[in-house]
Amino acid sequence: MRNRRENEEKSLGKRLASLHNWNAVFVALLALSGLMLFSDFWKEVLGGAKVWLKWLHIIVGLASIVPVFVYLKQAAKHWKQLDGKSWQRFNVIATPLVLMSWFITGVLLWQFNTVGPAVSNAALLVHDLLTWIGLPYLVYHSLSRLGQLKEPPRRLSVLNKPRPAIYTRKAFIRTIIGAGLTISIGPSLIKWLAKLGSGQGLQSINQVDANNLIPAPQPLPNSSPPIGGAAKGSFRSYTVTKIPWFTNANWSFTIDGLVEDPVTWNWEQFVALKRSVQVSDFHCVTGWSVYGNTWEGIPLKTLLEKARVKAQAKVVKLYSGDGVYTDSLTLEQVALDDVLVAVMHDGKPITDELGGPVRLIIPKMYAYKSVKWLNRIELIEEKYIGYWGQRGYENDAWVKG
Ligand SMILES: Nc1nc2c(c(=O)[nH]1)N[C@H]1C(S)=C(S)[C@@H](COP(=O)(O)O)O[C@H]1N2
Ligand SMILES: [Mo]
Repeated sequence: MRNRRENEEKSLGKRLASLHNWNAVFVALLALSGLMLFSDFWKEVLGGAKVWLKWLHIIVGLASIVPVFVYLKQAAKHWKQLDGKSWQRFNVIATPLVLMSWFITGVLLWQFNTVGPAVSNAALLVHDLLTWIGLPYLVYHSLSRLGQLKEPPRRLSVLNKPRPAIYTRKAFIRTIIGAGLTISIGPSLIKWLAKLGSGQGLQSINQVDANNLIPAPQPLPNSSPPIGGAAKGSFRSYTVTKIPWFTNANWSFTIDGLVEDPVTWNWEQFVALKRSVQVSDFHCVTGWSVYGNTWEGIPLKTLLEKARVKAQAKVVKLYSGDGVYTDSLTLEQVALDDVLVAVMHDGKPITDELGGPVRLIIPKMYAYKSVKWLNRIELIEEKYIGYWGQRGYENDAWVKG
């Protein structure tokens, strides 16, 4: 009688140990790839390869739910075995809960286009929270667990041989992984908290604006104070290159291609063009949004009128002053009133980090269409697929709703 129970406990223990190993591998891969996707340093190193890392993260994330379900099948037995051990019983509930919430919010983030920005925003917040709270908890759990799973129940310990040395090496490896994760979490956690706390975005925390263009644009009355109030939320600054910066000497803005009157403005001329003000929301495909931005700039269609677009032109190709990033809009899309060549945000010049001195804003599309450091517009006849379009994102990036 007693023997059968011991055997059962042992085989459950073995299964649990192997599930835990699988889980640890999944979580470690997801944590590393996730933190790399979040970190500015890796964003810059990876550039377009970010897409592959994101796919890896999604695929591993999808697979990671398998051990959770396998575990849930054994959970009742495990629960019984942990009679009187309340901390361990807490783990039995908390660990699958964290893993499943991670999974669900991850799927929502992956399906951003179907669920729309409001759901994506909430999913990203929970996904991040789980990372900063759940990940340290899981690392701790996994380290403290090492002994428990391998050690036989206390009353049997006399019968058992000493643990083979191989566990010590495993423990060592896990400790290294745990320490590595903890160290890599620290700076990102601080950054995340700082961003959560400041409505203003990163520019005030990170660095001064390296752009130096004279004269500074003077805000219209609707911009300062901003008619939309201050923007709500913070930009996560995205760039696939180093942040370029500009002075009067190296900045100009050109419209060419299929136009009657190709134009190039220098900064003094450009800043003298008549601007207007709009309030709009800004949505990134990765789940964050900034609401109620007051942008001041020149409607793109007004700029095009100055260059007199030829009849055969169909597409507006947008070039960034970073020399790498491009995108395009059709002339029909450009006819929307709120497609803006923006010069100011909430009454202040747009900083280098956020794409200044001049960036595109197209509120009805996801923000990857909003080319930063915009400095050239070419009118063309053929369809053109831009930077993220070439990497799998929709060319027509309409935000749902
Ligand atoms: N030149 C350039 N423009 C760009 C990008 C970029 O990497 N380079 N990223 C796009 C993406 S994906 C987003 S979400 C927004 C981010 O704007 P922000 O950095 O001001 O938050 O800029 C868009 N425009
Ligand atoms: Mo984005």
